[in-house]
Amino acid sequence: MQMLEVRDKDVAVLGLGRSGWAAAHLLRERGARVVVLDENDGLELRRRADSLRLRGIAVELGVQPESEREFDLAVLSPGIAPERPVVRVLGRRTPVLSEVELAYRHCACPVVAITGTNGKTTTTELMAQALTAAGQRTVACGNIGYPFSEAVELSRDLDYLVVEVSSFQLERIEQFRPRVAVWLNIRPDHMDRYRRFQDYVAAKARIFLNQTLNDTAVISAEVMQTLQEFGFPVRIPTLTFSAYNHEADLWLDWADGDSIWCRLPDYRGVLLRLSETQLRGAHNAENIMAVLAAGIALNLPVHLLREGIMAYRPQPHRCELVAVVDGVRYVNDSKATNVDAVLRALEAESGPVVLIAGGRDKGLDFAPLTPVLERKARGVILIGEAREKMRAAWGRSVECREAQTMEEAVYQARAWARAGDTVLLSPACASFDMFRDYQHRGEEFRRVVLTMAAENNPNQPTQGGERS
Ligand code: UMA
Repeated sequence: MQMLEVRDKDVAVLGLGRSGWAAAHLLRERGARVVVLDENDGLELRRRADSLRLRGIAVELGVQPESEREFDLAVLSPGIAPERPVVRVLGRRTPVLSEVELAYRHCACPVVAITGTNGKTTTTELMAQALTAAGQRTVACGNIGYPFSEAVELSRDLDYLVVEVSSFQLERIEQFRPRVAVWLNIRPDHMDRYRRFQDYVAAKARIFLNQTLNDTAVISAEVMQTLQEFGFPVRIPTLTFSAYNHEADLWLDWADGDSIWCRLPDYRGVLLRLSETQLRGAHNAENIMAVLAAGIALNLPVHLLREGIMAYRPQPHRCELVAVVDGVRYVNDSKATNVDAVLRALEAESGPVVLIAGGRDKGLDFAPLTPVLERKARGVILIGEAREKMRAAWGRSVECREAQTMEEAVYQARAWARAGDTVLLSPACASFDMFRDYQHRGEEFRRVVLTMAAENNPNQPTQGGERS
């Protein structure tokens, strides 16, 4: 990897979110003259801008595309599509790199990178915990919410950085080369940004772009098949895993839905049982297999990786059991921002479900959820901008009602659900029409549920904080 020299260079950072903030600091510390450009303006952005200016970083808010501007380099935040006029105009004269590429070019330790449509964050955390248990100094960062450009400052003292990477972050990489690259799964998502599913696949496939024969690709058998269908060959050493295909290097036993087997010569046999961990469902079995495969690729002892995996507790907003009120379970799955994630959450529920769904549509087709809704849902409560589109997709098969706020949705769900049911917030949409982000949406759901539970039975502590 070639270190990116930025001293005395004029660098534009596009976007003043978490990535832009971290990139600007990294560049300033390495001696660049930095200007952060953001197309928006507002109180919060101005507050952030003032704080950056105190550190000698220039900031311009509400910027328009301008053809005459020229920099030595521009760093792009992942949420800004390369097709935006501001990027295209700047890109005519200035090389544009993603924030992940900038961070990588200043990273002093090897990287384990993780992508996929769903499960990235869980697997990134799980990987960091397993590698730590196996004696490696490791930190989790990237799309998880802790920018790679910020974490990179720690890299001199680490054995590995575990980096969650989204398709957006991979679009403008040049030399980014993970020692192990993990690709968990692929389903339609972000179809508001990509013209075709194939373009989304192509963006994700860039995770392998610079890998060599000394590196490893850890890929689900299903992704491998998709790559073959679209004609993207993987030419590096590969380990495969699958909850559905017994031919994979690591596979889940269909008979018990529990045992994770390995067919690699030195590791033949059962490596771990799902029931020994605090994770449930075939999708989590695949996340665990990916972590074990990566650990094997790095020659780490499997018994220590196992310890890290078994100790892992999943984070909030992912099928998180908030409370049980009058025999009804309230589950927060706010992280489910696409159709496949909702499918997984519904499949994991045994009893009837009142689903709370909706928000900002990401250009997805909601029809694939109809069969599982017919089987599992007592009804659906629709919120946010996608209400009409969801009603059009599901309304003939399952009863759909509407709510204006999360509070209204939860109280409607309570009136509708019967003992033994689950009220599941699993939106299949982004949150930005009503909330700051998916965490904010999940916290609002949790707040309303816990208030309702306290009103219901003020003398009893509420059951909460467990995983569904
Ligand atoms: N902006 C523009 N023009 C645009 C769009 C945005 O100027 O066309 C500005 C906005 O005004 C804002 C800034 O850009 O000030 C936001 O940049 P950003 O959207 O890249 O957000 P960050 O805060 O930098 O967060 C990003 C990731 N966000 C996205 O990819 C949309 C975060 O992933 C990530 O945690 C963070 O970097 C740190 O690495 C979030 C996400 O939703 C969780 N990711 C998607 C996903 O997981 O599905 C990809």
